[in-house]
Amino acid sequence: MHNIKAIIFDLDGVLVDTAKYHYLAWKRLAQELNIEFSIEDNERLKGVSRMNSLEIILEIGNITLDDDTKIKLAEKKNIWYVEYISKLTPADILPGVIDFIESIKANGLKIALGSASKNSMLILTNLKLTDYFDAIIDGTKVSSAKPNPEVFLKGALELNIPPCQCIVFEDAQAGIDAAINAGMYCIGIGSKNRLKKANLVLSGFSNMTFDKLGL
Ligand code: B16
Ligand code: MG
Repeated sequence: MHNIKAIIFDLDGVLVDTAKYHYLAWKRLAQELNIEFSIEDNERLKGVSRMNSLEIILEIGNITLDDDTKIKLAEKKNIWYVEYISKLTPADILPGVIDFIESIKANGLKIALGSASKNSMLILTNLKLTDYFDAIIDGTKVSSAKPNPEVFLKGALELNIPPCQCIVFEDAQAGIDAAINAGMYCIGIGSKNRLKKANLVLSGFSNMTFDKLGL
């Protein structure tokens, strides 16, 4: 990989661990619907849009509902989720993230966000990360969810950098597929066993700088 000009970060699971809050809120909704929803099931929701997450939970419970009811349930879950993420502070940024971002800036690269979340502005504001980003593309700006490449292609477009000169950091299979579909080099954050399709996998950003990637 040469001539990298931009880094696109996924949000949940890459910069901050919000999966636990999604889980608590979905679990509460599942309980109301008498659906057994485990922490293992929650893995299937990572990187997946809010409505698609609800569909997966309803499928687990073998429940069919009309669209209006589904929208109301998703809104209810989101109110609980927002209660949790309203309490986030910069202390919740995952280890090594700030130093890694600073090293990207020092190399003159651009930075974008490519998240499925419609709550990304609240999360970035609470983490005090907003000012680092040259472009922010999230669930409020796309019509197709990951693994569709739209979120990352829009990020590259807004930065005015060709997709082949962008690197995506992702923690979820749907996001890795989206990055590959966008023609971007993809670095997985998490375990090598789970993120097999990524070009490279890191356990996290601790002690990591852009130069250490050796790209
Ligand atoms: P919201 P990411 C994704 O964010 C989460 O991984 C996924 O679990 C969630 O369902 C999705 O955002 C939508 O989030 O309900 O806040 O709009 O990983 O793409 O940053
Ligand atoms: Mg994620």
